Amino acid sequence: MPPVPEGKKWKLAWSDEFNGTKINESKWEILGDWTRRDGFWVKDDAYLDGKGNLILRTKKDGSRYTCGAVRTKNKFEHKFGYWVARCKFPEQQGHWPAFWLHTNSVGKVGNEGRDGTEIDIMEKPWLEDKITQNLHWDGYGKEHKHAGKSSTIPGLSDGFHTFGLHWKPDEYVFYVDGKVTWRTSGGGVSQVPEYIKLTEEIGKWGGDITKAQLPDYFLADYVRVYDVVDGDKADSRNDIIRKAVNVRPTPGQLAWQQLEFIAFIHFGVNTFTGREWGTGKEDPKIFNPEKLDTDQWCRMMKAAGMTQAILTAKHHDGFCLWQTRYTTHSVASSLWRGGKGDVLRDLVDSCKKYGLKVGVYLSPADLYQIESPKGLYGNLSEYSERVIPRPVPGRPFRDRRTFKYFVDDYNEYFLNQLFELLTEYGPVYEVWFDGAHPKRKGGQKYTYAQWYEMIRELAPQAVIFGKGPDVRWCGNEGGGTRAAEWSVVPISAPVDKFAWPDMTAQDLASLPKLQKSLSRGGYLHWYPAETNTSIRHGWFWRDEKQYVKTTENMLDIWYRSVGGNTVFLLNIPPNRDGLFPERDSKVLQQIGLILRQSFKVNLAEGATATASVSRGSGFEAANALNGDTTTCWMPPDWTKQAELVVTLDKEKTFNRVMFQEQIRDYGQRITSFAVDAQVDGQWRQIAEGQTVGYKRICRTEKVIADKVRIRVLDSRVCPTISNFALYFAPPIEKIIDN
Ligand code: FUL
Repeated sequence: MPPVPEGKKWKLAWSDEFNGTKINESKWEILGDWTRRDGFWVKDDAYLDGKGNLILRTKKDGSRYTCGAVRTKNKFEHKFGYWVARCKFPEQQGHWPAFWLHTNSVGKVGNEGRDGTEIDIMEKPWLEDKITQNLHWDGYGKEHKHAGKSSTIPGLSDGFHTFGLHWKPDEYVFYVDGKVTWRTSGGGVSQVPEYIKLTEEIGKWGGDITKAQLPDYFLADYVRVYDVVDGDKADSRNDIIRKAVNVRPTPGQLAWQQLEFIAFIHFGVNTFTGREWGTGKEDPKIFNPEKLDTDQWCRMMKAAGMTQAILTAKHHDGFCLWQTRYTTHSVASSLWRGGKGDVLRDLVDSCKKYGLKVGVYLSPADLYQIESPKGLYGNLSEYSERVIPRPVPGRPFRDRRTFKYFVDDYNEYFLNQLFELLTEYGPVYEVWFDGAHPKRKGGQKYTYAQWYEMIRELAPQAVIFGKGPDVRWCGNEGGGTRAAEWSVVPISAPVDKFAWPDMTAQDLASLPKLQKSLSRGGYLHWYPAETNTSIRHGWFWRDEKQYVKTTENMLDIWYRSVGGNTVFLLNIPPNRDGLFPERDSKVLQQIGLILRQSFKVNLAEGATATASVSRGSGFEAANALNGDTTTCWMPPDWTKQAELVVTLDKEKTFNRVMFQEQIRDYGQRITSFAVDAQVDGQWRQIAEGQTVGYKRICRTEKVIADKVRIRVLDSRVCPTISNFALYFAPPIEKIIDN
């Protein structure tokens, strides 16, 4: 970095590391497709290689030559500071790479370059180890003025090099690999913000393109822009906000979020003893669900509109519902189906048939392994290197992968079982690690890092819940939700060192919370909430008298959880026959019926949208209505308040307003909003709320209107809205009676 005056320091103002697989279009405009000099700029030729680089490709396409270019016009324009890009040059002639700054007012004649100068931080039209740095001002006509300097630097054509510009109010200083190559005040120094361009261009200046072996590639590893700031200031508020919106879901977390409504199935020896927590001393023979029918479970889950089922493959008592190789305390020792039954197998097969995803609950607490004489839990065994899975005679694995871990007996046992679950019952989409422990023994530790690593390898699609990095327990078991549910939360250690304690506070992640954590060296993590509760009082089926919650109550939780940026995990415990009980099934069917009726017709279909402000091409208001949740309306950065107005094709009656943020690429931003409807030409507020995130559904009174608007009152950086819809939910009694 260039030197700064005493008491000042450099602070990152903007950057793109080019991580990911798609160019971030909130930062860059991809140029094309149109002619440019002796070739074409085409969008296809600008892309990320998935290894952290932007690629600008030059290629022959039939009889034409094409290449790639990007710019930050209208997205990031800045003056004064330090611009730096790390690049690797193409190898063929006839085209050239460049890293430059530009603004429309370069075209203005008079006032020299003070009202805008083209600043070429690097251009390399030659194959030798030589670049040129240039300034252009007063347009490109007969008033055009220019200053420049070329430098030969041995080795420049090989590998990556950095190209920097320190733009001060009265001077430009150009750098290559951290060394000054040119100082100038040419044109009087631009005083206006300029955007960044990374380009390839085809033309004779670069040699004869017909002699080039194509395709040829120009790589950029990063572009970073820094400002000079006061040395001792901690992260400012805006830095923290910027950091927070830059935290995004993994593809697995996003897919999980889109499941919305999923099922929990607590089943096991407790079903037969009437206990909530077993003792580990149960006789496996008591497990005998003679009429077990997982197809019936699936039909009910489907009827309710659920998308995934998570089974307690092993609850705290340690009894296993699948044919595990590693303990006899399982279905194999039960009377059920002569010891040949496998609940998880049945469920997996049924789920496939009915199009449901599968998750597994594998309790770290294990009372059987604590209480039985040869139990492995807390048995003070030595840690040693062991191969997972441990081979068992006569029970070979189809999946031949193995893992070597330094573990004790219980962690080996746990990993062996995870291996079985993930390789023989997959694909598994959620692995549920409960933090509860009825009992502990022997100071037993869990080697979580190994568990996570094996899950990532064997089930990369799976999210890890609870005691793990992907999905957060909402913090209560009663279906309570937060008015502000942020998916970006502060954690006190890096992800791979953090212990994932329960997070139960109402305010987990407001800006002051983030500030406080970061000021103490904390980190920010995408950690969305899952709202779990049981349809009955208790997680396991107990008896016919056990209270079953009402359809109204379940729907209320559904609205607050799914419509409040969480996934709703609702437990339905099968009875001793191995069936979802009738009363519970009825509630599930009613929930599904009501939800289907309520969300059948999107009344915003055919509507048009306008916005108080938008950041231009690609981010128009209409994106909120195009049915594509990857596109969105977004105003320019630091527009924290903005309005999206939806004009319906005619007057409609509705009582549900649904909208979503584009969290995939832009994170979570909206902090506070209101919804208004225009009734008789007057705006009237019909709802308000705090966070939105993946989805917000507002339940309103019955409204008749032809215009609805979302007023974003506060947001981080600026809001996004990727999807907007209106619905009319008929009164519950009406649907149930029919
Ligand atoms: C808790 C457990 O102790 C309960 O038995 C149940 O499994 C619930 C979902 O999580 O921590």
